[in-house]
Amino acid sequence: MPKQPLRIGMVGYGFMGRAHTNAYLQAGRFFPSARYEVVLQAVCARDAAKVRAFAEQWGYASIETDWRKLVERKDIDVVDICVPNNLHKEIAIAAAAHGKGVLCEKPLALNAAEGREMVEAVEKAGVPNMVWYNYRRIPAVSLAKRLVDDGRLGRVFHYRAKFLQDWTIKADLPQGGQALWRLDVQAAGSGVSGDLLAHCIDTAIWMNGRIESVCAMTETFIKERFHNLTGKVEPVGIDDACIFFGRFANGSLANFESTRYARGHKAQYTFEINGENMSLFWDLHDLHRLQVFDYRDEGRIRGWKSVHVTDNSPEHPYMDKWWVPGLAIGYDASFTHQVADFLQGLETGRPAAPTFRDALETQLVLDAILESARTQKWVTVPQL
Ligand code: 4PW
Repeated sequence: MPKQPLRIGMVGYGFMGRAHTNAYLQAGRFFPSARYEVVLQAVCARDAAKVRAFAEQWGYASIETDWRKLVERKDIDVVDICVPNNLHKEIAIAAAAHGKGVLCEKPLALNAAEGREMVEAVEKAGVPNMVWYNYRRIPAVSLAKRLVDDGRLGRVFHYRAKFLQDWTIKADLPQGGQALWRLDVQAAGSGVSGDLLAHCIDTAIWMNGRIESVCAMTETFIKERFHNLTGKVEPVGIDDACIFFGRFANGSLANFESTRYARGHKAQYTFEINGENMSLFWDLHDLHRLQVFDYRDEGRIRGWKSVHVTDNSPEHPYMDKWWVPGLAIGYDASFTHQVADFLQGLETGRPAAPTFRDALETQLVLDAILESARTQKWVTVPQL
């Protein structure tokens, strides 16, 4: 039976545009769907020459320079949003209104109010939707989730996570435009909280359930930076670092930190979860390794085990579709797995997570963190 084409129209072609496009190509080869064939139908960005060059390099059939035209096209089934956060809402709502499936880069929106509008739009239109919280689909992280779901940890006491970088320490780094939109509060909405902690929160909620209340502090170490868009030195409105603790609905305690000022760390995302019977630890810099301590092991050999999650059997999530046992895959594969799961969700009618609604929960926590830092008070996270 010929497969049904699933025609992608991608908005943006930066870092995430490449990561997503690579995933569309890889998913078709390593995780072929029985029903759908992903087609790179169009890519959209304002600069015609640059977007044409991208389309040629990555194999898109056509280009657009206005996303409004893209979302209206009859030959597009899914709109993929890979542009700065301040554009997510408008594009997502317009795409849903035109009956397109919508894939959106994280964080879902600038804030929870925007996120709610986006959830309403995709749910009212009844279109497939998903947010690219890719780290869930690193095999070692997916394995951790399986161990938690199997109840092996027993009662959970602690969940702690860190996401550390050091690329903005330079005081003369400008803000705004191209790759530097992450420093511009108008475009990004927030700093490390929305960019980095959002990942940690998504994984944490997925694994350990709802976060009920938070107490946070933020800091902006460099107060002014040259702005590429205004041509002037402007105040910096983002959080450069954010630390919070909180309480999960299951009674366990949350302890989170993210910063772009941890000299020596490029993208060190780590989490640890401590249960009554078992603890788990994971580090993005060693992404295949899941550290496991099982208190029920025989005393003589009890200790931290380092599980290299590369067996090509279904025991190690996703790995059976790649190489032979012991061989590594990378960061890029987390996006490939997400495409594979999205297609499977379309086939089975059980949507791949996180949907827009799931991602709104992370957004509610982010809002609560920023409110707590501003008011210097504990904040209760509203229920979805
Ligand atoms: O989403 C995050 C980005 O904005 C990423 O996972 C890492 O940090 C890599 O780049 C930034």
